[in-house]
Amino acid sequence: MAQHPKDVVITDEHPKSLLFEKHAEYIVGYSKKKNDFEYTMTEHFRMSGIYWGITAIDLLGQLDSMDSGEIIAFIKSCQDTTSGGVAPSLNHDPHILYTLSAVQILTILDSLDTLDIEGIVKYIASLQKSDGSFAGDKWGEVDTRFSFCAVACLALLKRLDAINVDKAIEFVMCCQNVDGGFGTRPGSESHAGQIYCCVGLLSITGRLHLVNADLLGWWLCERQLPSGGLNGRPEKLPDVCYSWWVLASLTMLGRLHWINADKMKTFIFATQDPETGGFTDRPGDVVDLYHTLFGLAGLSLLGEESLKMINPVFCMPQYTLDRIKVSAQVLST
Ligand code: GRG
Repeated sequence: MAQHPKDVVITDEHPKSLLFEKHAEYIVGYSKKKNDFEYTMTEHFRMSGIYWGITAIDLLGQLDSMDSGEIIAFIKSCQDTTSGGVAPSLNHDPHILYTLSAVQILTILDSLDTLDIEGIVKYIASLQKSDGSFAGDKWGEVDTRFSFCAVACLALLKRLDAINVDKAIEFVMCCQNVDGGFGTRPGSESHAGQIYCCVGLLSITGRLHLVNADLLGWWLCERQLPSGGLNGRPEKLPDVCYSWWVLASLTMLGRLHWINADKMKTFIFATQDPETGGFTDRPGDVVDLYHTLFGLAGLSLLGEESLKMINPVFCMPQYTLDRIKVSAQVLST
């Protein structure tokens, strides 16, 4: 059979099962190599990097192997006392994405009292615009990713009352396209990452009935390529991160079984590096924390028994959300 022009080939050389121990070694090792080139070059998104690492190691059941004291102190130092927002690292500007990452990490570590919560709530509320959309920071870029960040963060803090939720939903619905998907802003192309954000926002706010689940479910399933991997939109290469963005969206819509799960697992397993541990975007590339979390998270959604269960909306271990009693809507199959 001819290869799909935008796909990869999986061979017998690629891993065929979960290299559980190697991934724990990779994640713990990463957090200790602070002088490495890669560690230095990722300073501008450090807060999300820690969130990816902490969530991944927790899914592996080895949260205790991280230095939580060091992480908590770092997060505290990144909250901007003027705006209330959290920066990705020291001497960087606060941003709604890193604010969500900080809240997710501290929720997992059961240490939310580290932050000035009123400051965070005020910061997020200040970023909502009159059309219901959210800017990412004081520089004003608007994107449905930031709508999700705002709503997810406030839901974790149980402070959704601080924003206009109806307007936030109205804006997201203006970003829905005729193919059933969602983009960054009204009129923008559907993209699986943005779909996760918009469906996630509608799930948290209990409005999933506003989505055409069959139409969107079909679009999401069409992301699966012959290799089993998923792309984020038509005519693009597969990437293991879409095993999160697409599978989580399908789970919220109650249509995860529309995917070929065996082929999906074959692709995800093939993106592991048997020497270094960790996952890559596509088989044979270089591993990173981002793809490692989303590879593991995708496997967790597919029921991999050696991993803890992940929540499809907040991308955090389910037991953490059970502890704080936060839930979101998921359509039945
Ligand atoms: C709590 C999990 C979590 C997320 C927070 C920031 C955010 C909310 C979600 C991001 C969703 C998103 C837009 C993901 C896509 C990321 C990605 C691979 C972008 C690359 O896009 P292209 O067009 O790549 O460069 P493709 O794959 O289309 O070639």
